[in-house]
Amino acid sequence: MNKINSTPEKDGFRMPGEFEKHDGCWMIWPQRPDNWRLGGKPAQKVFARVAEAINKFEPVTVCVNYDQYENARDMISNDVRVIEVSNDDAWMRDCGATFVVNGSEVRGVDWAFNAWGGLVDGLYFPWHKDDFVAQKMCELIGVNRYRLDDFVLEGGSIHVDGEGTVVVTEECLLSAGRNPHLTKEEIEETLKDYLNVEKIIWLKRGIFNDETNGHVDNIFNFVRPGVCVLAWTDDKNDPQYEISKECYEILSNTPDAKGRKLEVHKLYTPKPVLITAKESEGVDAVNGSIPRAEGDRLAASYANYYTANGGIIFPLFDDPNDEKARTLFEKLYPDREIVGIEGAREILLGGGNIHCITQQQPSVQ
Ligand code: KQY
Repeated sequence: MNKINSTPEKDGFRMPGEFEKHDGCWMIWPQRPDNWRLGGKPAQKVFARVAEAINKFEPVTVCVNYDQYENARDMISNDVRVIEVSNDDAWMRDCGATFVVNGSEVRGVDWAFNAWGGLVDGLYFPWHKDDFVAQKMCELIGVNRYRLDDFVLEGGSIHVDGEGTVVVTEECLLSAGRNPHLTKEEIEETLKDYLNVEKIIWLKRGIFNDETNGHVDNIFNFVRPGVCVLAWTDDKNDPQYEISKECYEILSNTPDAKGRKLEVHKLYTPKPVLITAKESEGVDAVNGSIPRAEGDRLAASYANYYTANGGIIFPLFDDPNDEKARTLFEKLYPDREIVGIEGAREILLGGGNIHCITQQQPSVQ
């Protein structure tokens, strides 16, 4: 397959919205002991649960390092494809290809990946195996790819409506560890060129204490063009309150690419989730990897749900707001089955969420 020396915008390709019909979903298997407690054993059970839940709606492929292949193959049913693809950790949304479509062809966008901030404030070192994942995905499914060697971006830091709008956070896209050589305007130009969007809506910050420098996918999601959800709390003493309020103002007052005023639905967060002593003790301390200390607050939210063809896959935190989230999803997605994932705390303990462990492969539309 070829590396293309052009841009999706020039070639007439666009990134589809999450809610559009797609061909499947990709994931990576967790194992690294300096990120996942107990060598990833508890997280693996939950990843398997997520893969099986999504596989009810669309084919799932799980990529796994060679030393975990047999274990993963054993823990996941044969209905799900498990293949060997070397990786540094399990964040498919972030290191995998971002796909673009033109009505008759799918192509991949292969951004540079530096583990959320490289040597400035990245979360582990090295990350070169992750940086190859997007290329391998494109070759496996036989699609051409645009590669950006000099532009760092993760899939979880963008949300598009498929109709010309992308939502991002300044906290993430303007962070010192990603593209400090570029101005905000130059970053906007790159997003326009490679996602084929006309309008960039800049939120200021993402979920409080999110180690990705505030990925948008943990605080915001598009339900469909013109309609979105925003992670929310009414608790004025919670630092999340000011962050969400600021986002709400921006989203309510910034028209999208089609000139629409966004309909914003408040999606209440669970109460703060803190790392316990037992959980902290299960993680290997390694210089250069983010520490997991007892009492640290995790970036818990329901906005990182996955939109499958016929379903919504969302995290359960054993919190009263689990039900509130389900009720909102039932209202917003009357034609999709709403599926909660028990034990999603284990994904959170690794610093992530359901959205960032999954990547969609679009249909040729
Ligand atoms: O996109 C994400 N939320 C991934 C977080 C990576 C955390 C690595 N410890």
